Amino acid sequence: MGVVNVTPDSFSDGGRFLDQEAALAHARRLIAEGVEMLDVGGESTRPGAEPVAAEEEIARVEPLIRAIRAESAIPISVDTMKPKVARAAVAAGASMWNDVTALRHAPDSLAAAAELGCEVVLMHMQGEPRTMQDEPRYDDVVAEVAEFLLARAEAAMAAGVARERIWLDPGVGFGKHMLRHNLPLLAGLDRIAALGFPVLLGVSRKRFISALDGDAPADQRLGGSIAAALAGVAQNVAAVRVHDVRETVQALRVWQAIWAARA
Ligand code: HH2
Repeated sequence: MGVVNVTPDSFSDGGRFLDQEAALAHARRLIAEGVEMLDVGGESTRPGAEPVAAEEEIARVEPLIRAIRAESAIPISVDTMKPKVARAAVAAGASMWNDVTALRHAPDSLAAAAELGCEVVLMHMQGEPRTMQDEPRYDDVVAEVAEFLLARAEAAMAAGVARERIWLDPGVGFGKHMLRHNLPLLAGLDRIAALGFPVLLGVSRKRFISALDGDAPADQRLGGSIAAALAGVAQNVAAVRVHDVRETVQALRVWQAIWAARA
């Protein structure tokens, strides 16, 4: 899954048009590089990021999804916590709703997911984006994340979401201490995969990598991103959410070819 963000600095029409063009060009590049799914987002989930109104978020993601859909059949997911945005995205051609709040943000999130009939990604997060890194606490991070995800999957199914449309995501970096929580979680992904739903893993350029490599800035975390993605693949995750598609695809091809040769 390749990340395509439309989170403009400028709110002028000119700025938005340029952002749309740039995002579409980026999507085209990821498709050419071998991505199998795109994740389009119009609101940053970074700690301390400013919230975006639904209308503004729709204005960012909807035209882009339409434009990608007009030229490609690639599956498109929308990264949003708002049912209104998910509805607009699905109407524009998205087939997956990636919700970092696991359908907890709005009272009608569960019902909207059931009604849309799209695939849904239920992600674990302790707390909320603004404050999640303040003081995350777990006794057993893998067990607690697994328990939460299973409960959310059950809530989604009870609301009418089909079992085969549900994906789970451990939410690396979302309300987790950099190494104390993220590392055991990444070492226990097979226990999340064993819950019986496809698992999506997002580790690309995340901060825990810098904690193992002298505070490396976000644009210098590719090696760590690929290492963590492969650790996930080795534990049966079904998809990895990445910024650097070409390099990740190459790593996965080499990895899979080696293991195929062994079998
Ligand atoms: N991580 C980010 C955003 N959305 N969705 C899922 N399902 N899983 C994730 O791990 C996940 C996500 C945050 O990634 P970041 O690199 O901080 O920002 P972005 O990729 O949006 O530029």
